[in-house]
Amino acid sequence: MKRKLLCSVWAGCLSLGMLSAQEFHLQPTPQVYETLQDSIVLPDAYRFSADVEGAASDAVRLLGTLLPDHQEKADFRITVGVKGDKAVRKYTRLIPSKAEGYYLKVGKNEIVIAGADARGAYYGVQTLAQLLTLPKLPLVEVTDYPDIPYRGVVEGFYGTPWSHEARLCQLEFYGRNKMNVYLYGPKDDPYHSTPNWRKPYPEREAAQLKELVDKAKENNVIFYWAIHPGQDIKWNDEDRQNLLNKFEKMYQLGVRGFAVFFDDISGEGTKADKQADLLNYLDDHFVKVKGDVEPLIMCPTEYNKAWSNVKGGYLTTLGEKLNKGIQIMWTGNSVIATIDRETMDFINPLLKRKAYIWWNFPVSDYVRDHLLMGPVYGNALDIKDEMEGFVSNPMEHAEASKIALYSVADYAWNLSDYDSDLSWKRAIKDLMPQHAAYLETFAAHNSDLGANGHRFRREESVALQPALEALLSTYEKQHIIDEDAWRQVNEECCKIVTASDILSVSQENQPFIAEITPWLMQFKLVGQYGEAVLQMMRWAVTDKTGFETAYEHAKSLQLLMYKVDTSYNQNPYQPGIKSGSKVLLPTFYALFEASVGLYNQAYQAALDTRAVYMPYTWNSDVPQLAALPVLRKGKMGNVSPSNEVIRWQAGGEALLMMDQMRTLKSLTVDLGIADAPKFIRLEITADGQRWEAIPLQPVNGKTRFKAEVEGRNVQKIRLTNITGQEQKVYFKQFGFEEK
Ligand code: 14T
Repeated sequence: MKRKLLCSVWAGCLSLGMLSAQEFHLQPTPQVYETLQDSIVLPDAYRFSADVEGAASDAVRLLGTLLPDHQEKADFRITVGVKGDKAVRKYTRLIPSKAEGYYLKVGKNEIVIAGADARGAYYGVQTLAQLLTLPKLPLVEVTDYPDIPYRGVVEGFYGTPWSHEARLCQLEFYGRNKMNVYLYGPKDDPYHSTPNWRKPYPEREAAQLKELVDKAKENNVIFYWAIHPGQDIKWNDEDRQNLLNKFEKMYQLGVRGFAVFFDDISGEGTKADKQADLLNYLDDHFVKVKGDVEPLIMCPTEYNKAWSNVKGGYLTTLGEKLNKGIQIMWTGNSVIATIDRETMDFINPLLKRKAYIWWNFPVSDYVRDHLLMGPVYGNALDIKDEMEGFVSNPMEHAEASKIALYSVADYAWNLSDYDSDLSWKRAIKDLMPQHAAYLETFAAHNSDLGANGHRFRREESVALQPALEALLSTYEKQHIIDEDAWRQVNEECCKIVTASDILSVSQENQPFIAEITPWLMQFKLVGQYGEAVLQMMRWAVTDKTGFETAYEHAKSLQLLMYKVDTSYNQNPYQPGIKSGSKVLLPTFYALFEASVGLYNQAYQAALDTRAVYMPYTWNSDVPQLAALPVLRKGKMGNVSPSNEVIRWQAGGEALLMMDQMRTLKSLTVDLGIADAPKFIRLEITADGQRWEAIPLQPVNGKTRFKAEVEGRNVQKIRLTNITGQEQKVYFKQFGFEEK
C-alpha cells in the first residue's frame, strides 16, 4: 500500500493498548492509505447522513452493527453514500473511478465513506470496521479498489464437501476480506454432477442452499452455483431443457450467478462447439432474459496448458464462439501451478478474453494425508490487468483453508503490494488471535504436499533449515555436535510439543481444531521424536544407558507415529496423517541412523539403525520378488502383486518378517497356477527357530489357496520352491489377516 505517512509511524506516537502500530495492517492491503499522527475516540452521538434506502443500504446496515445509536444533534458527522448520492456529492472527485472502489476518511469531526458503487461503499465500511478494532480511531484517508474484478473461492474439490455451518462461516470471512465470489461446485455433491445434475435438490438441501444464498448476499458475495454435466450430457433439446430447468430451480432459491464445469470428463461431452452452443444458449435464453443474473462462467475441458492441444482447436473454438461476457476458467500451465505472465500471455489470446483463474491451492484432494498451511507464494505480482478473476480451490478442511484464502484475498485485491510472508503471519493472527504464535509453529511445519503426481511442492520448516542442515552435516561428517544448531533444534522441538498441546485444547476456534486434531497429535510426536533423537546424539558415545533409553523412546515414538498414520483419516486415496514430512522428519531419521551407527561402533553393538517403523519386512533371494513392497492396512498385510512372470529358481525363498510375534487369522496365496502346493512350501515360525509347514488348501478350485493359520502365533512366514527346478509363476496374491 502506498502509505503517505505524515508521521513516520503514526500510532507509535500514541498509546495503542494491545495492538502496536507495527502490528496493525488493513486487510486486504489497501491501494492508498494516508494517515495522520493523530487519532480520535468515536463519540457516542453523531449526525448521520445517508440515503438509507439507496444503493449504500448494505453499507449502512453493516455500519449499524458497528456504531452506537446516533442522535440528530451532534457535531460529529458520519456520511455514507455511493457516487451520485447527494450525501457524498462533495467527495465525488475523491472516489476512485474503479468498480468496487471507495474513499474513506476519518477526520477530527467526521467519517466519510463514499463508494464507487454499492459494493465499494460496503468495503469502505469493512475497512472502517478494522480501524474500529483499535483502541483509538486513527485519522486516515483511504483510497481503495480491487486490482482483479472477481476474487474468491471455488469449492471445487473431490472429497467430503464443506458442511453447511462451515460455508456460512466462510461467507462471512469472504465479506470481511473483500472477496466477492463463492462458486459452489463440490465434486462429490451428487446434484452438481453426473448423473443427478438433472434432478432438483431434495427439500432439506434446497433450504440450506437458499440460506447460503441469503448469507452470501448479506456479505456482498456473489453466490455462483455450478453444474458439472459433461460426463453424460446428450447434446439434444431434452438435456438442454434439463439444464435450463435446473438453473430455473436454483434461480428460485435466489441464485443469481451460474457456472458450467466441463473439467475431468471424457467422451461426447468434451466437444468445444457443443459446449459453446450450450453456454451461448444459456446466456441468450436465461441470463439475458432474467436481467439480474451475473455473467456466466465456464470451466473448459482443456483447463490447463499441459492438457491442451492448441492445434486441435478446442480452446480457439471456445475463444471464438463463446458470447462476449462469458468467462472462461484456467488453472495455468498445469493442473496445479502458480500463475505468471507467461501463463496469461499463452491463454488470453486463445480465449480472446482475460482468463478467469481457477487456482488449485490449497486444494489437497490429491494429497489428503497432508495439510497445506503455508504461505501463498509464487504468483506474479505484475499481472493484475491480465486476469478477469482469481478464485482459489481450497482443502476439504474449511477453517484450515482460511490461512491460504486470507492471502488469496490480499493478493487479488492488490498484487503489487502483496508480501507473502507478512500476509501469512497476519492470516494466522486473524484465524487465532490468542494463539497465533503456536499456530505459526504448526503452520510452518505443515505446508508441503509430499511427493505427488502433479509434482507441486511447497517450502516447509524454512526458518529451521539452516540449523537442521548444520546439525546433520557436522554430525555425519565430523561426528561432532554443532552446539548452536543443537540448541536451536531442541528449542523448536520444545515449541512443537507445547504448541500441539495448547492448540489441541484451545477453545478459540473449535471447528478449526477439530479439523486439524489428528495432525496435531502427529505433530507433537514429531517434536518428541526430535527431542529423543537429540538425546541419542548427545549420549551416543559417552553414556551407554542414557543412549539406550533415548533409543527406546525414539523407537516407541516411531511406533506411535505409525499408529496415528494408520488410525486417522483412512480415506482410500492417501490415507494417513503426515506432519513435518519435508524437512523435520527426514532430518531426524538421518540423525537417528547416524547416532545408532556411532553407538554401534563405540560399543560393538548391532542395534537396528532403521528409523522408520515397519511392522512387516519382506525379503527374497528371487530378485523379482525382493523388490515388491509390503503394505499394511488395518489388520491386513499384503505383498504388492506383480504383473510380470516371476522366474523362481530351485530352492528360492521368500520371507515375510514381523517386527514382533503376531497372531494370525487367515492367509491367502495365489501364484496363478492350479498346482501351487506341489511346487511351493509354506512355513511359519513363532520363535524364529523352529519352522512348521502349513498345508495349502484350494479356494474355489482355481489358483487361490488358503492356509489354516487361525490363532497361530508367527514371527516369520516363508515360501520355498521345493521342486529342484525353476518355476514360472504369477505373484498374484500373498496376504494375511491378523487377529
Ligand atoms: F476444473 C478444474 F480447473 C480442476 O482443477 N478440476 C479438478 C478439481 O476438481 C480438483 O480439485 C483439482 C485438484 O485435484 O484438479 C482437478 O481434478 C483432477 C485433476 C487431475 F489431474 C482430477 C483428476 C486428475 F488426474
